[in-house]
Amino acid sequence: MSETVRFGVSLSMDLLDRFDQLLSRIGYDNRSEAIRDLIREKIVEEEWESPKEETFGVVFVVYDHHALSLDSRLTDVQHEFLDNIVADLHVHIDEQNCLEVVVVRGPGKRVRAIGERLISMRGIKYGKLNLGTSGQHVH
Ligand code: NI
Repeated sequence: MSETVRFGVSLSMDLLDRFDQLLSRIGYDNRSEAIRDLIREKIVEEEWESPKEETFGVVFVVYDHHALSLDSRLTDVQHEFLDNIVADLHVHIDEQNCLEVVVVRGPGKRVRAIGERLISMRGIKYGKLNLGTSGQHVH
């Protein structure tokens, strides 16, 4: 663990008031933890643009399993990107709807491309890609 440093920040009272209101609504105990999280968030967002840094993404898709061959089309894409697909969870929501959660690893651009490919498939009712981090560069 690296050394901890303290530093000062200049900002308007209005902005600080808004920030403090937000922190209290979210439940932060102190500003330092909130500011650390904001910095981590920026570092993680930077990783998403990197061609090399490995990141993780979670793809969430809801679809009608009666939709023509969608099950097998989703599986085909996962076999195509074997090195990047880490896990796949299937939930039968009801008689008609299915939820598929796919965990993807790799450089940000690749993770995003695979996520977009899954989400944009014909027959997907709802799709969302959440990008995350390997955690290597955030402490
Ligand atoms: Ni199902």
